[in-house]
Order: sequence, then structure tokens, then C-alpha cells
Amino acid sequence: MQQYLLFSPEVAAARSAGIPIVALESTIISHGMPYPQNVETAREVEQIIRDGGAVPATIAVIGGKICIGLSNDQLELLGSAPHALKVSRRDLPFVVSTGALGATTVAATMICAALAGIDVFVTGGIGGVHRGAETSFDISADLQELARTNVAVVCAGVKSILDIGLTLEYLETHGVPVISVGQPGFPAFFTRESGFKADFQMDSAEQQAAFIHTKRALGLQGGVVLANPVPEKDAMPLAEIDAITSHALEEARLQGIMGKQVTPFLLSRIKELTEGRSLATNIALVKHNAVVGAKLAVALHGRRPL
Ligand code: PSU
Ligand code: MN
Repeated sequence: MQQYLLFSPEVAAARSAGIPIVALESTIISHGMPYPQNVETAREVEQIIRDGGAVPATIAVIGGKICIGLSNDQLELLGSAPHALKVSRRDLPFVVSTGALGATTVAATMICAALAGIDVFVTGGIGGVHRGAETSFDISADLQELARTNVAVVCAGVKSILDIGLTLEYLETHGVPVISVGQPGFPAFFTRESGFKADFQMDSAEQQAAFIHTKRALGLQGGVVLANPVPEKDAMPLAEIDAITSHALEEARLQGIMGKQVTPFLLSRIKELTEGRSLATNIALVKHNAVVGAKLAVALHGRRPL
């Protein structure tokens, strides 16, 4: 397997020096935000992780290799290339074997992080059970990955483009713990509250690391969701985001958007309909998650090896 992995010099050095590493995904760069804010944000998020005492490893598939850590040029390529494919578990062997340019989702980034021995991953929002999944069967592969792959995912919860209640039910069925940070409520990405509670609240990185370490020690396979609410000052008004989400969902339905296009379509329509205000919120919450993720990686590193 290792023949498919290519570590950047910075990540390779961190591995030999025993410095904690935090994985970052690339779908958020290629399909989650517009250029050039996507590349700027990716760089800033990496720097926040460094400032927190860890080393960032942004993950993507380039030239048939799973790249663990990207150069500035590679970040630029992923942020600007219109042909970057959105790569989930199913797509990973395709992009690796063909040499196509691949931006990894939460699911694929978890797989690659686990292959590289990285146990903390920071992103914005995870995929989930889509509204109307009882007829469309549209449930993100991110949830199955959380059920099986040992990586902790720091996010700002789940967007209300999804059915948040069903997403939490699905995670419970598959034994994925959902831990909130700083409040009991499970956040809804753009807003701090979703109306649902997380399973456990753990505010300190030490507590979170002890939980993850114990889960691992008990042989319980699978990830953990760490749900970190967007800072109050950056959150969007609930009524506004609800109205815009309903509008975008209706457009997707009318245009017959299906499969892997659904999430990128909704994300980009929400951004357009809020005239970019949702983008500012999105950027702020990812940066906030990077602070939490770096602390967790440092705390978890102190507990190794299992
Ligand atoms: N949700 C967001 N922002 C994102 C995504 C989801 O708020 O960028 C991306 C992530 O890469 C996630 C993917 O893993 O979309 C889920 O896509 P799908 O629903 O097709 O599994
Ligand atoms: Mn889907």
C-alpha cells in the first residue's frame, strides 16, 4: 500500500521527528469554495495547525499518488483546475490507477489519513443522510467511513441541506460517537444550534484524547465526530439560512441533480444566494476547527503508542 503514498517533505520530516500531524481534505478546496478564497483558506488553515504545534497534511490524489501534504503549487492546482474529480471511497482506485486529479472527500481523506498513520482530521462539514433519503437512498459514504476507519473528524456539524436527525440516528446505529465542543448542542454548520444534542460534550483536548484513546484500546473500530460550533460572531441568522437552504433544495429537485453532484450543487447555490456571506462563515468555522484539531492532535500524540 505504501507504494501509493507520497509524503511532502514537511510531513515526512514530522513523521521522523515524531511531531503530531493533522489531515485536511481537498474536496473543500476544489468543490466546496470558489477560487481564490479556497487556496487562501487552505494555506491559512495549514498555518493555524502549525501555530498549534502540529504539522498539516492536506490530502489529494495527484499523478497516481496519494499525496499526504501538498506544495503551494499543488494547492493552487487543486483550487483552480476545473477537472479535479470529487473522490470518495468508491472513486479512489479510479483516480490512483488512471492518474486523474482527485480531490478527496471526508470519506476518502479518512482512508488516506489512516493509511498514513494520521488520526486527526480537520474539515468544515461532513456529509450525511440527505433529506428525502427514504426515496433517493442518498446517504453520504462519509458516514460508513466514520463507522469503520479510525480517524477523529473535527467539523462544525452537519448542514441543514441534510436531514440532521437522520444523520445522527445513522451514526448511532453504526456506533460512531458524536462529541460536541463547548456546548451540549450539535451544531448545524452555519449556525451553532441544530435542535439536536450531541452524545457527549467534551471541551478539553485532554478529555477528547482520553476518549479516543480508550475507544481504540477497547478495539472499537471507527471514527469519532468532534462537532465544534462556528464562533458566535461568524454564525449566520437561522431564518436566512433556512430560507436559502429550502430554495436551493427545491432548485436541485427541479433540475434533477443527483448522486455526487448534489452536495456541490447545494453548497455553491447557498453561496450564491447569500451573496458570499455563507463563504465568510464557512472560512471562519474551518479555521476554528483547525485550532481544536491541532490541540487534539497534540494531546493524542502524548498518549501514543497504544
Ligand atoms: N459538506 C460541507 N462542505 C463540503 C462537503 C460537505 O459543508 O465541502 C464535502 C465534503 O468533502 C464531504 C462531501 O465529504 O462534500 C460529501 O459529499 P457527498 O454528500 O456526495 O458524500
Ligand atoms: Mn450522495
